[in-house]
Amino acid sequence: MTVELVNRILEGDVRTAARLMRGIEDGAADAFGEMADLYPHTGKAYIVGITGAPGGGKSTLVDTLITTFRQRDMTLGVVAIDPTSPFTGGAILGDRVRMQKHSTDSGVFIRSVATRGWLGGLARAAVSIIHIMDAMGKDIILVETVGIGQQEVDVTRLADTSIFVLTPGSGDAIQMMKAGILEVADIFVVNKADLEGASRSKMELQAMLGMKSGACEEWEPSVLLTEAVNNIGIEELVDEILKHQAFLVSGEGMEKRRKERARLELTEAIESSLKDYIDSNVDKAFLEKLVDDLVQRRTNPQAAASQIIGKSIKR
Ligand SMILES: Nc1nc2c(ncn2[C@@H]2O[C@H](COP(=O)(O)OP(=O)(O)OP(=O)(O)O)[C@@H](O)[C@H]2O)c(=O)[nH]1
Ligand SMILES: [Mg+2]
Repeated sequence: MTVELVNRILEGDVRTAARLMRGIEDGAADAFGEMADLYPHTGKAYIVGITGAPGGGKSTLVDTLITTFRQRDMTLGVVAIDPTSPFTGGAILGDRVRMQKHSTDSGVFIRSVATRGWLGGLARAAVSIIHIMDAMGKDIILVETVGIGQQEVDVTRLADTSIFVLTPGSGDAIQMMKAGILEVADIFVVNKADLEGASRSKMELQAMLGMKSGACEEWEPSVLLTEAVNNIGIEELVDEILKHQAFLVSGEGMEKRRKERARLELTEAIESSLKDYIDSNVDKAFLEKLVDDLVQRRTNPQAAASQIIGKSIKR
């Protein structure tokens, strides 16, 4: 039924891809069926996550990365998640203007997902968009997210290479350490290196990274200095990304990451399917009775959930 649609996306047709992405974001039922047909054609792209505090220069960096990867004859998909953060509302417009120069390049597909937060369905939409770009044959998919908290640690599970961007003297490194980001990032970038304190920030970060004890066959994350606005340090960053890719491919790293991602997607699919099933199949009166029982402390949430799940599975 959707062979034609799949073929059009495999050929890189932007309109068809954009329509499917909209369908996914709107939760259209047929869009999920179409994703199922597309799934066998995904898994080839290399996914790079770029995360950091608001205003650190991530989008500017993405823009320069696009140019540099293009110069090296690689095609790109770019997904900006949550560009309308409460801190920098409207940044999406700035991103559009900035990225406009790539809009006539058929080797680049840019998409913003205007969502707040990173929960269940939202993650699913972002993952689907990544899959669509992957099926379109993009070599590299850059995923920009905002924040330096626990959510970003989760986001890294989607990426092959995770880049964390910080700025000189911002105290971001301390936040990152608290959130456990130091353990999961593959490359650190101190952007705005034209500002004072860049090399000190780099040294501090290196010292913090030195504290973590890793086996010697593990990847050692590096700290790079960039000036995205001045296009400085970008070649080195691309080199480092490709170096990390080569590292993953040469060992078991790549397979591990892809397995982790598949596991994440499966868990999400189970959770959302179960939720959908319960929403549409569990008797509302029964649900209300359980709620009352909880209020009266005649049961507990765990036991009530087991009752619902048990009931659903028996049907
Ligand atoms: N001084 C200096 N400013 C920079 C540099 N890179 C980016 N900026 C500026 O920092 C501001 C924020 O840049 P963005 O690229 O929008 O930052 P972002 O991290 O994508 O921001 P959000 O997506 O809103 O979190 C802009 O005014 C940029 O021009 C740099 O290397 N040096
Ligand atoms: Mg941005």
